[in-house]
Amino acid sequence: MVTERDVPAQQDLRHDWRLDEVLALFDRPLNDLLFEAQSVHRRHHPGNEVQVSTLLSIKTGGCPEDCRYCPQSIHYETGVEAHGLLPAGQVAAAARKARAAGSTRFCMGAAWRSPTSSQVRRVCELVEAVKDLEMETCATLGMLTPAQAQALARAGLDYYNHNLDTSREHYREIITTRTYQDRLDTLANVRAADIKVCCGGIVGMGESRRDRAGLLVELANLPEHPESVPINHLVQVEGTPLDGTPRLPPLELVRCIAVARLLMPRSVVRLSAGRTELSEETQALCFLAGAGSIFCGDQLLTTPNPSFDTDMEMLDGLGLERQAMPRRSTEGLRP
Ligand code: SAM
Ligand code: DTB
Ligand code: SF4
Repeated sequence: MVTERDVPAQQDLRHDWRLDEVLALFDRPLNDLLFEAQSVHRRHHPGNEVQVSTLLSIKTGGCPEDCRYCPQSIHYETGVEAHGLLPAGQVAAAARKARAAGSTRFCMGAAWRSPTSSQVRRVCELVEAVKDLEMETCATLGMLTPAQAQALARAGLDYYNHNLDTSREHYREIITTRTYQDRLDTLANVRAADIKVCCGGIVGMGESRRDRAGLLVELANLPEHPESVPINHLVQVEGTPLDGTPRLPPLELVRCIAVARLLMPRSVVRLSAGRTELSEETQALCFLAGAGSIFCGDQLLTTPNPSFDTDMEMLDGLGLERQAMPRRSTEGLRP
């Protein structure tokens, strides 16, 4: 059981990780790595609990960015059906359905490079509608200015998702239309507005282990660790440049989650996109490595996810409980 004494003060968390140290963690025998990751996990989080979030694409396709993994970029022919911002009634109905199925957080994604002020105002209304259902809210809308982040905070947004995606070195192979620094600036704006940060990346994009370690170093060395760290396993989509990339060995994903767990002990590590490609056994190892959250619902933003029933069967089989709403004791522990 987690007690106050087990939870180190923010200043005790490390923000000075070196790449060679992190690569050495990746190199550890798998048993040692998993044992240590699970031990750290249990010091800060319940051992048999998983937080469940549900995604909705509130604005789909037509995005001017060129992220080479993404089916929503205008640069690639992927057959994604584009639509504008959904009305509040439709979003609230989807959130209600997710809540009824046991999800505690509703994450709204929009295929924008950066929203306009009026678009942010409309998203604020969506946030308020979901908050009225007493669900936690998360949004991912692209780059934000300080004023936009503050407006979302005032509307009651709990989390903002904005990923670094990969290492600084590999980044230029993946996106050319916005810089790493642009992403760091948005993260700082979100933090300054006192919204919890959800920030992670994607593995399986043809990067090296050094790049995976480099991404985790960037995340762990942010001024504060993100409260939520999504580790996405690339969903390969026909028409995107990364379709056909050699698949990451499943145990490398497991190692990545374990290392994230060790570097950011209080953060909730999310086994995010790409679970349809993973066996139940691999997912079980990801939970052992310290994953504490998943997306449930038949669809992620535009790509498939395991069905709700399949996931509930998996969680039941593993003896994992869904976290009740809300968990204030172990997540979102801003000092
Ligand atoms: N347009 C906004 C942005 O990029 O900041 C928000 C939506 S975007 C789809 C959110 C995140 O989804 C991306 O940063 C990326 O990490 C993840 N993502 C997108 N396509 C993916 C894919 N094919 N496989 C895995 N993750 C993906
Ligand atoms: C995150 O890191 N993963 C989610 C969420 N944040 C927005 C998105 C995954 C998207 C997968 C591709 C798709 O469904 O379009
Ligand atoms: Fe646009 Fe976001 Fe997709 Fe990049 S990841 S193309 S910014 S929707």
